[in-house]
Amino acid sequence: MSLEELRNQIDSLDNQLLEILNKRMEVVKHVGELKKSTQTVIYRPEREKQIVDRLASMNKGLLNRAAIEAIYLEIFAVSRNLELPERIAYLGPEGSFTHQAAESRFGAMSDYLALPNIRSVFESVDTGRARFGVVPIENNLEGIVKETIDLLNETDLKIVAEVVISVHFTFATKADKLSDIKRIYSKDIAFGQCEKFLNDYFGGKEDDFFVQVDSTSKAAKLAGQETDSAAICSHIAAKLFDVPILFDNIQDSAQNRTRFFIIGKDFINQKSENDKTTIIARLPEDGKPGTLVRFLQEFESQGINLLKIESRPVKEGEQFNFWFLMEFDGYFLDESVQKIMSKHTSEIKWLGSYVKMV
Ligand code: PRE
Repeated sequence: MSLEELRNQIDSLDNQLLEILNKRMEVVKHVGELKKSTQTVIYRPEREKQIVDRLASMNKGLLNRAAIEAIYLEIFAVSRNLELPERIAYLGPEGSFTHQAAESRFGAMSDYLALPNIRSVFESVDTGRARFGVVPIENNLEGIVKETIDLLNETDLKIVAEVVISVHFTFATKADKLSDIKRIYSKDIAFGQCEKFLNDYFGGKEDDFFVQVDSTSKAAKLAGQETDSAAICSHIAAKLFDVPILFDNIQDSAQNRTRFFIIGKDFINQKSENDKTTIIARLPEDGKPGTLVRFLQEFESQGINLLKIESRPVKEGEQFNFWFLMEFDGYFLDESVQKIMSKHTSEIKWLGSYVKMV
């Protein structure tokens, strides 16, 4: 078959696809009207996961699960915007990895708000200026983001979902040849995480060849304004500032992953088959030995799998007291979880139960 004939086939399939997508959106519009009349929330991560799981398990074609998921996340994002346009605040600047995480969940059609720090993301969700916020919670190489857990402790916002993205750096430039490049812009962490690549391609360059800036997005912006510069930045930043990507995945470690929380106000997910719960525990500071051990043993005796425990200082008083952020498998209304939560109502703050991604 000729290219033209194949393209004609594609055109005809695209016509059908568009017709079906529009039919789906008609139904979604009705869902939106129903939700508006019953005042129910639009975003239902557990329903979205159920749809992707169902399609992936019945799929017999060429698409793999990741491809089905990527296509459907865009469809869901468009659906949600049709039901009710949502504003999403995230830790900026534009083109940051948090922006990438936000777009991976809320798609290209949402109204995004890039904010300069994590506190302002929390504030904009708390005051209703944004429906959801996206903030980093941990990186597998750098550890926990203390500001995020401290703000979860301070505010009443809830965790709606978690998103995990692999941190891939790209090398983007408008230069035609590597030898035309006079400087590379990036952030200190990114330079550090791409050392091998830099040594292989730019070993022996003077120190001023590598220019440190505040963010990888800024690096992309600068590289977009000059034809003899390059940037080490995220994929989304290179795209945003129209800088062609010369090399992708230039980071030393393939295992660089960051986990983000989507936060919301007054949000409760429905139970799915695979949930995780995050709580804050403030245990009594009576000086008696074994308080923490006994608390942890309760999880063991209820058969609950603990996933994480991080301690943070109580910043009041002279003592070195702590509170704990804990994560475990299960939904907050599960009988085993309720046994612990109802026994420690004044000591436990529930932050959310949501679909487990890691
Ligand atoms: C829909 C859209 C948004 C939700 O996050 C989940 C699913 C969808 O497009 O399938 C529909 C919907 O609003 C719903 O099922 O509750």
